[in-house]
Amino acid sequence: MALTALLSVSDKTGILEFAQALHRLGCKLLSTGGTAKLLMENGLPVTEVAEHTGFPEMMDGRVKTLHPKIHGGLLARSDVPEHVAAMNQHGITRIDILAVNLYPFEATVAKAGCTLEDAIENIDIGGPAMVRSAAKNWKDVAVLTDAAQYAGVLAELQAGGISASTRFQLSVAAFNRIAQYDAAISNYLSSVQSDGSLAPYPGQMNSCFVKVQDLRYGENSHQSAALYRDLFPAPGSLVTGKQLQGKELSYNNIADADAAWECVKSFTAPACVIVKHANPCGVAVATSPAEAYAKAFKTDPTSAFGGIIAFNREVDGAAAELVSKQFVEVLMAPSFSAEALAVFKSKVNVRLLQIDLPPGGDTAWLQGRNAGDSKRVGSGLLLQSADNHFLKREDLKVVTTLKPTEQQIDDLMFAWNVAQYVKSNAIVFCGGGMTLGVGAGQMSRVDSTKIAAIKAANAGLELKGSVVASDAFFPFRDGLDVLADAGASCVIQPGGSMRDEEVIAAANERGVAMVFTGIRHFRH
Ligand code: 93A
Repeated sequence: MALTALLSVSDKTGILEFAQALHRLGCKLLSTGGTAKLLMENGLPVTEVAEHTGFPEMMDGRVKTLHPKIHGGLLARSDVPEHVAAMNQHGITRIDILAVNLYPFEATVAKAGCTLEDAIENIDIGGPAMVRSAAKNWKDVAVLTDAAQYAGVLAELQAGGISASTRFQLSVAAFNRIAQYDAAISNYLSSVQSDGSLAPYPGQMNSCFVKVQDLRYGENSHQSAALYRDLFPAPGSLVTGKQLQGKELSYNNIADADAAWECVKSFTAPACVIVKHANPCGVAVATSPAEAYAKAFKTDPTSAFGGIIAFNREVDGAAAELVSKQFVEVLMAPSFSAEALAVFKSKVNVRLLQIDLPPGGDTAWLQGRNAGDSKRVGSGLLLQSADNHFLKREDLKVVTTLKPTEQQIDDLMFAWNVAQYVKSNAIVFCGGGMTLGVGAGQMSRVDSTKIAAIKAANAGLELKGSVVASDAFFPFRDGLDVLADAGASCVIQPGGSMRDEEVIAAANERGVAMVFTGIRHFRH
């Protein structure tokens, strides 16, 4: 018996050729208004759904296919006699093949200036309903939700029939598509209010992700990996960037680039951040990108080799010349001057990423923060809001008899800013708007402090008179003693330890000024 195919697509790509092939195979074609028109204009015999059901399309097309003759035709099981009897009794024809793609909700809301009304009108109801009916009844119906599936299904039909395994795979793909579509709707509606304005906390935890690309491998070559992005990425975030040249980004490149970019965009002055293995190994602010890079590089020239470098200003010729002297994996900036591009033109492997800074003033980077952080644990998922606390000078509480100078407070604020992006336990020695020694990721704060001091010594940097940031409080005075021994004159730390008094007494005794932030920045 001849098969019946229902075709109802918003994106008409490939549908005519698909319908022509189905017609040649003897399929009966059913179709909705716009799709039927296209097929008829091209000489295909098509029955409109309205004629098939005896109900006109109505309410601006909101009700087209929501009819028992359609859903009965999709849901009836051929192996259940009652279903077959019901079809016969009610004059329902079986629909064997369904090809649907949905109203373009994602593309509509991605357009600048999309109104709530536009978005709502682009929520497809009848399409997903048919897709779900057909996908549920996969043993009897083949459901196509993507033009890329047309050719494979035709090939099987030509060879005698669509296999059960193909029908099942099509069903799974259909439910995946519907889940993605519904997530996009839920995500969008969660980000707006009833008047269409942006909700105060846009981007809920129930984010919808879209695949950007498969990656060659994960953290190691035996791991597979892919990059996904939020349907609505935060402005100024890494995934909004454009790669201008260079090799394909790897999993580790992307992870490190994100750390560098999140850090560099948190500064208002021209800044440069060099990252290795997810930790900054040099950060500096200066009056120009070239100067900022030169200072950042000095912190740890050894680690900077093969680093990921980020600027929050256009990379000009001078900065590019300096950077090009070192082996660099990824270079990121809001823009690159023609001179800078010329410098890297011959270095074809260097990945240049152009990323817009988030729009706005001083704390623009806060708007540019990802709404949530996540981390897999066993078979679970940890979710949290981003660490987007913005420390102001007036939040600082001086706890020692010795008070920091204004200049030292500038450096303390800088050091605190950097420490936020260093893995815990983080100890960051700074001075003159640059990092002098970074101790990262140790299980003991004392060891992080020792490592930071060793690294400064290795780089030939002077810690006498430096300032230090500690991402969390000192549980004992030992850490404070190590940094005083190294030459620090000022410390910024959260405070809040049971032994704060012991640590404050140690600072007073060692002639170190200390300020508390009242907030910590663990990063794991
Ligand atoms: O407005 S709807 O939600 N109501 C329906 O009953 C319905 N049936 C199919 N949208 C509906 N569709 C959608 O129309 C399909 O998912 C497809 O995207 C589109 C095809 O319409 P046309 O053939 O008129 O271009």
